[in-house]
Amino acid sequence: MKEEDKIFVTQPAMPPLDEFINSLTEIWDNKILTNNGPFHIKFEKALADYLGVNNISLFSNGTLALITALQALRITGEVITTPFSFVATTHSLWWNNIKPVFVDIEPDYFTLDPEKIEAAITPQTTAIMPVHVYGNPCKMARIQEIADTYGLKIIYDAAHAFGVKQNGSSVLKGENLSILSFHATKVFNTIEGGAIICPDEKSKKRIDYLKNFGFAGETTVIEPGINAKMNELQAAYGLLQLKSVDNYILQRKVVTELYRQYLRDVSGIAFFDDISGIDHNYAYFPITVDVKKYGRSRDDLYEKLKSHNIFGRRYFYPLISQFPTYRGLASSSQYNLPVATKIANQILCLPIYPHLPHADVERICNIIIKFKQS
Ligand code: T4K
Repeated sequence: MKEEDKIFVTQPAMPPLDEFINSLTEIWDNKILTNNGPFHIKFEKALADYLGVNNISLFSNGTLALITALQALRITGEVITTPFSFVATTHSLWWNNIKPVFVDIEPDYFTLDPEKIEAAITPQTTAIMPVHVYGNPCKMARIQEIADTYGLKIIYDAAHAFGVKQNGSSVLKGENLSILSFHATKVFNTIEGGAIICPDEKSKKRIDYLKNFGFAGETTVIEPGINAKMNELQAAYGLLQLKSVDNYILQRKVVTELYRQYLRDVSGIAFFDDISGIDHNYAYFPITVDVKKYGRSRDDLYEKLKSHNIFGRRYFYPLISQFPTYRGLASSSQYNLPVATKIANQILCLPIYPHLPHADVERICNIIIKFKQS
């Protein structure tokens, strides 16, 4: 089989090349490549409008946005977080010398279980870092209630939640910080990229300083910031992407509905349905494989699909708590994380992207159905 016949878990949707070349020509003419140039200014404004938020600060990637968000709020000590995420979530704590305390996920949508947070709070706890995993919104009202009671900050890792709305309003909005990723593999990509959404202009100012080495003006450095600025090429590319993102999400929705239709009656295969009141972005199509009912394990299915050149991914296996840096922590014990441990062993994300041919979705599902019967 040829390389181009491989189907990966995702493939980036990209803006028309000729339009990007026009933007590049402008950049070549004005020779501003980075440091809050004209495309950066335009993109930041357009993105805030699109997302329906007031204050947003662009970043070179989501990981640096997470790291900077923690610094901006001066988070120290211990932070409660989920082990069922991409490693960058917990790595951002490590880079700030903060101890992660893992709390289990809830079984319905795999987000941090608010009912298990209180038991993990200690005098050192300063914040909670939940993740809207796969774009499923966390139980935000309950998490807020706990944070308010204990005087904790919340930083949402919203890397998967671009464009997700709850009752018509962006999940990124509110009194907390939320972090987006615009990595090539995301619903909305700027090749690499990210952002912090913050509640007011004052916090945006501080974040803008911190992503530019801490500079507040030509000669003042407020504290050791990092270089996490988005460059002009990323911003120009992002501006073009904004024109198409609604369409990308619509195409993802069609792919999602096809998967649901084909896999609905396959015993042992489960997936999410739409949640009432939520505008989803259809970022991923995760399934869980129940070995007893399906007759094959998740890893058997993963390998079977691979043998057909279909490269699903086990996001998020292993749990972050199983990586060497974190597995020695008391909260990493599988007895503390029974739901996350079970889901990590069952999860498989099937390929999804706007231009995934519908015939390929059918073929993938047929392999899944036949593999059960064989
Ligand atoms: N928080 C959460 C919850 C996150 O999921 C992430 C990132 C972050 C924070 C950090 O944000 P960033 O710092 O990345 O902005 C990928 C991504 O690298 C990562 O951004 C993402 N989460 C994670 C869930 O997935 P890998 O190692 O699985 O990516 P990779 O390179 O294997 O790509 C997957 C498939 O996509 C490839 O098999 C082929 C296809 N692909 C990939 C790239 C990069 C393309 O077709 N074109 C491409 O350019 O981590």
